[in-house]
Amino acid sequence: MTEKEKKEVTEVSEAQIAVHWQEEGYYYPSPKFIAQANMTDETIYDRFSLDNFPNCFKEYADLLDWYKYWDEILDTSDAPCYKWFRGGLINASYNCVDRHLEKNGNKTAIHFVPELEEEKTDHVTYQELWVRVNEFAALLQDYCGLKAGDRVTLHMPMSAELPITMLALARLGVIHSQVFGGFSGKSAADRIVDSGSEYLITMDAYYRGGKLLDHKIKADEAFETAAEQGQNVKKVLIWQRYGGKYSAETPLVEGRDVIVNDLLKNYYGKRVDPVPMPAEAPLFLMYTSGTTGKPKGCQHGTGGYLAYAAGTSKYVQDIHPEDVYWCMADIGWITGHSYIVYGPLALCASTVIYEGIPNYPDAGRCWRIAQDLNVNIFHTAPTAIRALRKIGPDEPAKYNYDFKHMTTVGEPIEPEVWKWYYKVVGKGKAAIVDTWWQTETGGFLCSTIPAVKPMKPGSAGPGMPGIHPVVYDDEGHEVPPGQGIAGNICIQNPWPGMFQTIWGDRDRFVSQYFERYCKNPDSKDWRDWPYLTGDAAVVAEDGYVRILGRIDDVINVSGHRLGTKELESAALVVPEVAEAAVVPVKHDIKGVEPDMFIALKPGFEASEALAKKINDALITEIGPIAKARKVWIVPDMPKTRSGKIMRRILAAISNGTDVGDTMTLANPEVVEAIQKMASEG
Ligand code: 6R9
Repeated sequence: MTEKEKKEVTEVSEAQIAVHWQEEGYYYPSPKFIAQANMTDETIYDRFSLDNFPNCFKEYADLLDWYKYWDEILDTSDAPCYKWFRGGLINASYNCVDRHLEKNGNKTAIHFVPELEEEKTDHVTYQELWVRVNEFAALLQDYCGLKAGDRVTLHMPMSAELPITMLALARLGVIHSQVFGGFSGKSAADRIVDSGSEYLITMDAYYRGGKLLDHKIKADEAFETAAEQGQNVKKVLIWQRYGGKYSAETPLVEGRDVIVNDLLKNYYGKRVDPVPMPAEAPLFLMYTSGTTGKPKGCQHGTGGYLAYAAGTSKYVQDIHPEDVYWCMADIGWITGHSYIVYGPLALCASTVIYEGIPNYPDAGRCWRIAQDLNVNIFHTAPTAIRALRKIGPDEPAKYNYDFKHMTTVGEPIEPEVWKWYYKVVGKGKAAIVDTWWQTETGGFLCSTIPAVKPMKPGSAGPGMPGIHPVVYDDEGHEVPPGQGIAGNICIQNPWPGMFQTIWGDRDRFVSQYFERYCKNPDSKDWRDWPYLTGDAAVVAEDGYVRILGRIDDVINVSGHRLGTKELESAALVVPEVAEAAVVPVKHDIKGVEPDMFIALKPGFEASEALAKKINDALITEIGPIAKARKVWIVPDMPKTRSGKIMRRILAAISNGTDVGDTMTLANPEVVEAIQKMASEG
């Protein structure tokens, strides 16, 4: 054993349990795809080289309409908090709606597909979107008194009303903070408190897996929890689900809850001019899990973010105005913000929003939607691809759809799964892009420009034009490409889509993302501030990046980020629990899922009921995606002599791999006891 290996490893990262698949050969897009592609010019990589940084990003900014053109492309005076397109005035709602009316008013902006097949799809034209965004903006301005810079929390399911709400807020310069609909009311409350939102916008109910879920009930919990923490929500605005009358069973609270659909009647025909916002004004917050229990609000700016979402949608997603584009992500995640709402609408495409789960009522649902709406660009995550492959491997062939382009995002995709996606879903015709990026980054970091670079299964691709990745080892030395050595992947330079800061916590922004490899903390030069992504990666000779997983305390379940500390804090809410430790376990559909190890306070006995109570706590505190595969109530945690829980050993037991050396532990005997428990299931 080397000295390095002997180091006490207490934490376990996903990267340590990652599948190390072999390098694969290239796949090339069809001439038909290349002939119609937005970007075929190989010199794009030279145009966006570090020598041409940051001016190269003018090309993205020029995809947008500005009230006032910017003066300076990148202001680094407050590095690493950057200002892009300083001096510019712009409105995101204008760019996604108004500017398309003259030529494309009658074109469909949004196809909303309800989960129940007997309900009609809602085709919202750009003209209709403009009307609805204006009327809702008028309500927000007049009834709520909202103005530029205010924050509003949204806790909405997939619906046409969600982008309408986002765009209405953006029209006024109000910062939206959408919380994934599947999260609990408590999770919403944390985000309401942190952002200082005085309004909560939600929906009464939605369908999922054929069941109508009462969603309004979560607003009550959010309201109460926020109030306990001192944040008073003035009003809860409740949209009624498409086509429905008030369908949730939870009653309205007088004076607090208002039904948007009723109130909107007072604003029919009203118009609100978009507010010209400084390019660097925040457009939205998106909370994500990190290394502490508290989710952090990634703050995205208006001009830079929108330029990057539009530019990458055009070049990587290959979106043209005549395309019907379907991204299956939830709008409550960054993928939905950038690549369901802002990118596609800025480019005047038709974007599909599907309410439900991909396999409801049967394995053919997705492919039926694609066929019926003539979807030609399809975007989903490995977890969905694995599930669709498992339940209906031959389903796609039964449907008559024609994809030119497909995306995978959210976690590493196994080459086998990639090939099924390519051959069966894409019918061997569609170009695939594997897009690696994060909530923090606003848009893609590594991928391929599909008509310029070939695809390589299992590998995301090189840095995007203008994104210059670098891999460092733990000591800060650069790991050159082609060595087959993994390291911490960082980005050398800033880019317009990157988050501006963590809402209200600049110190955390700096310490978590920049401190580790910062070359000079007083520097105002971006070259001194490499951005730490938190992922481990291997870069091949050709510059293609293979992401192995997280190196920090984040677990990526089905592409959803969960902080281990968040999960452990949720378990500690149960009074019997003394200590909790969570580790990732490989799963053939979800990528990984959490296993929760629990030590009880003295005097309490392990039982099935208690294990269930702990798992229920994860669901109520965070949401169903946080459910543990297994809750193990163990006699004690394996600990180092300094008292740190050895998660590495717990992870090895859960994954059925070698636990390695346990001699450095303070209590090696518990390892055997836990192994015995695990072998008995
Ligand atoms: C967009 C999004 C970010 C984390 C990221 C990484 C993982 C995302 C990936 C991928 C391998 C890909 N990730 N895309 N890993 N290949 N194509 O997912 O944002 O929810 O913030 O998650 O997801 O580990 O660091 P977010």
